[in-house]
Amino acid sequence: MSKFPWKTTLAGFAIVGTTVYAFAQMAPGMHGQMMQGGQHGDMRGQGGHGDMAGHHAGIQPASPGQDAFGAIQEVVQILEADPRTDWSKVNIGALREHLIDMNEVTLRAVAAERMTETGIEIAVTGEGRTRDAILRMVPAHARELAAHGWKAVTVERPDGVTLTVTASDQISLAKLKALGFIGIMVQGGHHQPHHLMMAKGQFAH
Ligand SMILES: [Cu+2]
Repeated sequence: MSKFPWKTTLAGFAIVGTTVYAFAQMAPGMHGQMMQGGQHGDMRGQGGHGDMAGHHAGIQPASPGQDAFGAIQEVVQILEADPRTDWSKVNIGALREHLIDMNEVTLRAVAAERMTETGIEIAVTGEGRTRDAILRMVPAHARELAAHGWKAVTVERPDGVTLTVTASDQISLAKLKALGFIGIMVQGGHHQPHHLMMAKGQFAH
């Protein structure tokens, strides 16, 4: 009776041992793959497994792992590739602050939407940094919407803003309802060029 659990434990230990061994074999190669994103491209092959080294030299992950990190990385690469970049004006920290605002508005702000006869009325609210981000982004976006032919206004409230977008026909009203707060916020596609301008120190929301 007492022998059986002992055997099971031994078998389990053997499996764990094999897994650890396999991981140890993979680790140097995987490390090399991560390092290749930087300057250390010649670490492949150190593990001595030809097929694995070949695999590492092929497909590299495109995702930087974090969306704001990737957006900043892309902008820095654009600035570095442009010989006209005036580094005395570049402010990547300002872009980071804006991306934090975008995170707050996109993921943390509370959007209470209400359809009216003539459009949509959205109370966009939050506390602390979320509220600050709402105040920085939503009125600025309403002005962008107006420039794109939408009738949008914001009114400040203690915990954020009320965004009202109006339309005169049923299709537009249905679209406003379908889009809701964040669908309206993504209208225009102006963030990408604005992000580059912010990084260059030429734009303030
Ligand atoms: Cu933005």
